[in-house]
Parts: sequence; structure tokens; C-alpha cells
Amino acid sequence: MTTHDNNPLLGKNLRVNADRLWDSLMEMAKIGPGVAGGNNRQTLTDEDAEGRALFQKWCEDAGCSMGLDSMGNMFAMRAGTEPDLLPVYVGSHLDTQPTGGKYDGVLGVLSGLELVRTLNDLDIKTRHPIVVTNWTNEEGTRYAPPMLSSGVFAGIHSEEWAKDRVDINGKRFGDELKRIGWEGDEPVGARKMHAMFELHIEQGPILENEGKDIGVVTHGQGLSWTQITITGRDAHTGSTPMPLRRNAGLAMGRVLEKVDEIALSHAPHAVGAAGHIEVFPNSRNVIPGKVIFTVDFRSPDLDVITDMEARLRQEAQQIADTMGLDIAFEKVGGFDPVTFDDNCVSAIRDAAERLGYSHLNIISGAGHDACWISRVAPTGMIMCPCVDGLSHNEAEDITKEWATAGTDVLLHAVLDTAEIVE
Ligand code: HGY
Ligand code: MN
Ligand code: MN
Repeated sequence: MTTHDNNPLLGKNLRVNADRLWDSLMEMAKIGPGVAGGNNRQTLTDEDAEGRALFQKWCEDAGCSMGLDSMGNMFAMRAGTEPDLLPVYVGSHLDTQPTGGKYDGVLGVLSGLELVRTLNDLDIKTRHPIVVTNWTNEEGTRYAPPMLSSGVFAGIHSEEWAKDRVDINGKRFGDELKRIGWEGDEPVGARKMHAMFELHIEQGPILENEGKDIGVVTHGQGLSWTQITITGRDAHTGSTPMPLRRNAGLAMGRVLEKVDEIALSHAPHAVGAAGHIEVFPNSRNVIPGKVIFTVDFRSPDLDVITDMEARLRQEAQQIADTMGLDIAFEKVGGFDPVTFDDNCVSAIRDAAERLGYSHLNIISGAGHDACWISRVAPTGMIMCPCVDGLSHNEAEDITKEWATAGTDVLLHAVLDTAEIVE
């Protein structure tokens, strides 16, 4: 077994092919284009199916065999010299937000493909197999909650519950997965992993502001999604006297003020907002009789999340009671803060050191499939900077150098874990 130390080929000179990586990112970005330079390749759409097919072709061209489980999770395996050893997994997600960027998730999948292509170029063999993964529905925008399929894989959700999720048009997850032809036979979660690494853009401003190439992700903050339905009464915006109104829209506004207050009371790490808001009947001259919105709270500290959830319900209930409105709460997503595996974190930090990339320990602000997979396998995350920390926006941007540095570190961390053989 050769490690980096005694094989000059595999030392700091071992790098991926930056142009090929970048070309693949740009090629994938052509599928499900947005309207402002980003992507709208939402899960289980025809565009998602097209992106999956391209990824599968690229993987098979690189000599990988493709596995597909019953949640549509894709597993492209590069054989190791010892097939009975558990594989080292890499990957992320190809689905995007409706106004998403070209790199959120996609970099994590295509960096895994570039890792395989580089090993092929140099005919490097590893003891453990290596598997490049595309997790279905990471974003949770069309089907809540996020990280749905990695959650089923990790035993968090049942497959039945996941497949019964419906989108805003009432389309069922399981039916859409069948419709696009990407429901596999493999039982979800049957695969066992030696380790998993996920490269992802930071989606925040820290690495860029600090001038660091690599984020060594030690923890992931926890997430809580509470969906709130407030019911008042539709009425004419012109002829209804103010005291007689039962204005659900006004109540939502007051609740959202409280969301901001609650999050800020746990500064500097806690965050809170509502990104999903539905107003009924959403007519200019009708007082909203009903609103449905989802409050997204996050913090690295589970006690803080629990406190924010409890205060939200108390405050919102009080606002509804005062205004004579009905209110209902439903927890539609959530996961506890994550501590990533020490050995994976060290492999990532050692790789960055060996390659001469500046690095910083960082807590992930966003949720990722790696957060659930850390429940069933030693898991690590690598981050690269993104411009202005902007993400979930079509203007999301990174540099080829940042993408390449992250992929170089992924390559070395995976090789240290999958073990190179002569
Ligand atoms: O919501 C998240 O943090 C992830 O981007 N799906
Ligand atoms: Mn993502
Ligand atoms: Mn995302």
C-alpha cells in the first residue's frame, strides 16, 4: 500500500484537470437553464432527468458501473483492487432551486467525476472502491423536507412517507420519480460506506472574506422548518371597516417580525426567515383570508433551535388569539446540528496542507446530504468560497481556481482513505 509520503507521483503534484472539471460544470449548466444565467433544474422534472442521463453517460464513459436505488439516488462505482472492501463515497446533488446557481450541489457531484477521471488518466488504483453519488431532492424546494433521499438512505424518513410527499400542484414524489424513469430497484440504505466526502460551495461569505481557499467543515448547523397556516376571512379591501377585518396577511407580517427578533436574540450564530409564503386568494382587492408560510430557523446549538421553535409558537399563537384568527403549526423539516468525523476532517486538513492551499475550520450554514450521511458513515465536508457568499440565486458564482482547489483536496482526502496501491 502506497501513501502520499513515499510516492512522489502522489504528492503535492497530484492535481485534477481544472479545464475538464470546469467544462463539465458548464456543460451540465446548459440543462435546465434559469432566466438570469443560473439554473432551474428542480428535482424529478424532465430537466432533472436530462441532467441525470448526462451524468450517467459521463460516468460510464469513465468506466464506472451505475447503481440506482428506489429513491433515485445514483451511485457510479469505480472498482477497487479489493472489491469486498467498503467503498469511499463522494458526491452531492444535481437538483437546483427554481432560481438556483450552477454550482450548489453540482460541484460536489462533478468533482467526484473529475476525481475518477484523474485516477483513470494516471492509472492509479485504490484498495477500496470509489463511488460518486447524486442524491435525489437535496434542495427540498419542490418536495419538503430538504435532503429527503439521503434522509431515507440514513433511516431518518421511511421510503413510503417520502414518496407520499406532494408538490404545490399535488403531484406525488413517488409518481414523479416513476414518470421520469429514475426509480431503481436497489433498496435504499442497503449500501454500507467506508467513508463519505462532500465538496460544496460555502454559500456564505466567510472563506472569501478571510481569503481562504478551503473550508474544513467541522460541524453543520441544525435546521428547523415550521409551516404555519393562519386563517381569517376573505373580505373587500375597500368596503370592509378596519375593526371588522380578520386579516391573515397582517398576522403573518407580525409573526415574521417576531421571527427576526427571536433569531437576533441568539446572535451571532442563529438565523431565521420565511422563504415560502402563500397568500390566498392573492387578489389585489381581497383581504387575505388565509396564509401558509414556512419559518426556517438554524443554529449550531440544538438548545437554541428548541428555544426558537417554542418562542415562535407562543408568539404566533398570541398574535392569532389577539386578532381572533385560527392558527395551525406543522413541523415540515429539521435536523440536529452535526459534528463531522475527526478522521475525515483530518484527511481534508492534511490534504489542504500538502497541496499548499490556505484553509479555515468552518461550520456549514446550509444543510447538506452529508449531514444525514454522517449518521451512518464517517463523513467529511470540504468547502470552497463563492462570490459575495451568494447562493440560492442565479448570480451564484465561483472561480475555476476555487473549484479546482476544492477538487484537488477531495482527491487527496479520498486517496488517503481509499488507499492507493502500486
Ligand atoms: O436548505 C438548505 O440548507 C440546503 O441548501 N438545501
Ligand atoms: Mn446544496
Ligand atoms: Mn441549495
